[in-house]
Amino acid sequence: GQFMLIDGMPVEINGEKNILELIRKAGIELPTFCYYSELSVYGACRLCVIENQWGGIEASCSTPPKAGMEIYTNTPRLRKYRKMILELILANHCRDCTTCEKNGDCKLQELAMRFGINQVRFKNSKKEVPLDTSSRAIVRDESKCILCGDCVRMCDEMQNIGAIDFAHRGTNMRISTAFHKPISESKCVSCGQCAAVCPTGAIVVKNDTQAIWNVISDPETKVIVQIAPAVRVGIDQSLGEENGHNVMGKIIAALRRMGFDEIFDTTTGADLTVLEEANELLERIERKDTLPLFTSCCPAWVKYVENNHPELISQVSSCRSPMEMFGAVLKEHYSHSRRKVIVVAVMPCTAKKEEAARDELKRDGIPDVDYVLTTRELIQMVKESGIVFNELEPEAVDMPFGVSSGAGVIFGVTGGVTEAVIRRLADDKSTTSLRSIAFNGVRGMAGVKEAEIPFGENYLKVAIVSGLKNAEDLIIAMKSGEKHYDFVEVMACPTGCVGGAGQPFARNEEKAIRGKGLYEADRLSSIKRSEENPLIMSLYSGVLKGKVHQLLHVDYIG
Ligand code: HC1
Ligand code: SF4
Repeated sequence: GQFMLIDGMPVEINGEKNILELIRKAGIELPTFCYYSELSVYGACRLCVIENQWGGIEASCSTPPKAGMEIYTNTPRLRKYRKMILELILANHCRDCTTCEKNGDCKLQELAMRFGINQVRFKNSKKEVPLDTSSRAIVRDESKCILCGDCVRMCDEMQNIGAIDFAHRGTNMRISTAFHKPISESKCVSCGQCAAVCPTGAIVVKNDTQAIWNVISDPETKVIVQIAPAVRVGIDQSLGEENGHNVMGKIIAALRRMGFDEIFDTTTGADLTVLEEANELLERIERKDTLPLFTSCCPAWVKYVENNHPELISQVSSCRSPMEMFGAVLKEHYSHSRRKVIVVAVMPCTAKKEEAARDELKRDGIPDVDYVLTTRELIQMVKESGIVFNELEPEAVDMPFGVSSGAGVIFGVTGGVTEAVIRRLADDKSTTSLRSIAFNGVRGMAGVKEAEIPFGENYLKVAIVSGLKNAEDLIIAMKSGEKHYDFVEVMACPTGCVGGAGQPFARNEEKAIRGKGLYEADRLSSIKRSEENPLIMSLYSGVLKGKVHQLLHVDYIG
């Protein structure tokens, strides 16, 4: 093989795109603000500098590895250079760390500590810009922006949105929406992926925890909470758990201790979605309606269609998302409660905050889901309440909605909705059939997947995409006639909900481990198919009677 010398150690070059990857492979954590392997290389922060054998200084993220090259990652010159960069960044950064949403989780804070920065010699020359709190999902604070451009590249390259971009030059440079409008007036779909990659507190997820504490402490209010599939595998070492482990039982125990009155699993809502969406697909096929049918669980995707492809909105399933179906069922069931009923949803997602507030999903002006908390907000509330999470004894969800299927739980990973719907549609209900569905191409973390499923005399052609840029490419391929599908699942976040922006930050490998955790939950569940969930059938003959359209479907007006 071909080798490079890193700090005197030979390291084999194996297709790495740049020296930084090779350095990381060698087990050295070079500091960076602006490098994500799946995005383009920007080279702005210059913290990842290295010294070569001739004493030249280069950014390792934008230099390809060469055989025989010798580099050093930690020389006196480099240390001085890095400190200087950090100090310059800090000089133009609002430093109210103790009250910052990102406190304890900020890359700048971490590096300042790591490099022992204890004074800043330069003056802050940054102009004051008010916070942008116009979105329900994210808050922008330009005073904390270090211009690394991670958000810009994420929004453009992964999500094909381009809601934010660099504006002006030199010392006036800033990240902004077009014409500096509030972010809510841009094409932002609230996916939150910009906040997920922002190293500082310049873009954060809106925090709604105080509102939840308020409703919990009000004795006149019954507070019901539902927990999304992906949340149970998204708890990490911040609560003493291992990423990817299913800790649903402990989450339930924690929520009960915090004072929630009834606790349920959004997976039950997902079972309803499977039945309704499978029906809709069958009806479309029978009526020879335009295909594909697109899934509708992901609110950022729905918003994307409204903004960019209104002509496709009639092909987006009329099904409410599982969260919203379940919210409606819960509100209906408890409608005669003496106390005021509030439904909270714990989600891996930031766009769900926006979805919950949509007018189309209100009935008589009242939302069916009142508040959405992200996994990270849940973690914060657990910490705030002093609960020692990893020592909790797992508990179960409440009745009468405490039954759900394995098909519902895999909704949280890319391909899961499709697999669940195919299980419903397959004539063959054997275990062999279950297995062959799992291994026909629907699983895996790839951003684009295709599968052909035997269906009656024919085949059903399905595509599964995650990341909105992948969705856009697929739409283009379908419009040009190059591709045809019957069913298309779209999740805005790469890898699906397990990679949602409301989860603790995770690299791709860690997202894949979360996906595995959900497939394991499915394997361990004795009900594999949504239609075999006895609760669901009783809902149709009970609370849903005559109200299926009203409670489970929606007409998006855009
Ligand atoms: Fe999802 Fe869904 S799977 S959208 O990814 O259809 O957020 O987890 O709750 O609603 O069930 C998210 C996850 C979630 C809905 C379901
Ligand atoms: Fe772009 Fe998503 Fe951030 Fe909105 S939330 S600015 S769409 S990355």
